[in-house]
Amino acid sequence: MKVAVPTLADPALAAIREKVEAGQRLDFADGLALLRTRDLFTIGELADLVRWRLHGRRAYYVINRHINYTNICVLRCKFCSFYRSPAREGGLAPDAYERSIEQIVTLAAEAYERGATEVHIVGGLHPTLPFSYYLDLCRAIRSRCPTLHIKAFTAIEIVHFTRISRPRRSIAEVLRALREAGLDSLPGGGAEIFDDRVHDEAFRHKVGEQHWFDVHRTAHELGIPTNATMLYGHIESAEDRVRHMLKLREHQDAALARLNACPACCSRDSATAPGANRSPAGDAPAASPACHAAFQCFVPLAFIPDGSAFSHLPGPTGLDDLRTLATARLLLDNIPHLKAFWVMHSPKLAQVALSWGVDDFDGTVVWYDITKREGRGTNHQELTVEQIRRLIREAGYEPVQRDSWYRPI
Ligand code: V47
Repeated sequence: MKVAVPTLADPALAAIREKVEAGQRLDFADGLALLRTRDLFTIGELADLVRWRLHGRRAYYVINRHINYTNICVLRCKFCSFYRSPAREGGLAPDAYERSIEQIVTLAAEAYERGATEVHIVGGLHPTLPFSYYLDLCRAIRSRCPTLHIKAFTAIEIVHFTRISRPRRSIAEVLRALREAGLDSLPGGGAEIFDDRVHDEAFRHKVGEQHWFDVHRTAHELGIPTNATMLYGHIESAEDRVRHMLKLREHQDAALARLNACPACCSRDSATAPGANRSPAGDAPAASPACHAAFQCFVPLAFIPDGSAFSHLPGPTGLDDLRTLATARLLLDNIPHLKAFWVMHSPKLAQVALSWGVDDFDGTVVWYDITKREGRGTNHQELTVEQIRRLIREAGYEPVQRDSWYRPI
């Protein structure tokens, strides 16, 4: 008996297919159509086409370690389950912590000795730690682990440092001081969703999009590469997500224009590694840092409601994850890499996402404290290199261990 299977094919994607095949830029309406479609196979196919043009069979991972220096934070963002408020009448929560520089260096050195090439360090906005703590932290890691890439501090932390430094420093002064102390790049966190309504409802006391872009623009002008994130699947709309990505694309156009116009600039190969003029991991760092940089990677972060003030929300589904990642690959034609951060998506979904535009699997991670699924009760979230390579290989791609500029190691 013949069974009539309802087709999921979406005629609205035909015009988008033509643009993608011709290498033309997509617009707001295209982004919305992609995010709303039920035709998951077509957007996967289109995103995979772009991903293959950029990266061929390669799928990247990094041997890294995430380290949080404190979970004490003066903010109370509603999507966040990580923060513990500074002591008031009731005292600090029993699971609030603040790590000493020595403790963090021990963690970083242990990772370095076991082959890590990158540490990813972020924390809450601590009310009393002075700016010297962050400089000493970078110096101490740099001195103990000379070639370990230090990717640290979201734009929100950088703005916090401008306020706590004495005398007060500008964003550029803070970034220069951190770079002299050993900082190599900035992660993409803190962007959330660039929209005033969502900002006011979900993270009112956090600095907004203007500051986030100021920090990333300044970092790029100083030759410090950065990533960009988008926290999705909470109270934002599809339009908010598309606008968020288009704002990043506009910023990246300007960053790449500066980079490509610079006669002295480090990298003519801006499509793969903006700002990468440093020695490959394992060698001594190059004498002079890059003079311009740009976003290296876009990281859509799937909202995990557990333990947050938004715990009544369901969070994004697997289909929404794939649609969002594929839409990102198709809209963000000027950001070379797209990451599925497996801690938030789950390793299984991140594996599938490799065929929906993703080329970067992040890495071994080991400890992750910012999000935990209920009932797990642990911040030990680790994939071994063998597990990552198996997931990538099984999906039909070639696993490539990368350094922090996406060069194969
Ligand atoms: O800024 C907080 C997000 C970010 C939750 O640059 C949450 O390579 C989901 O930025 N559910 C920090 N997300 C993490 C981050 C990151 C992670 C991995 C790689 C990179 C990179 C950057 O985590 C925060 C916020 O947007 N976040 N709470 C939550 N409940």
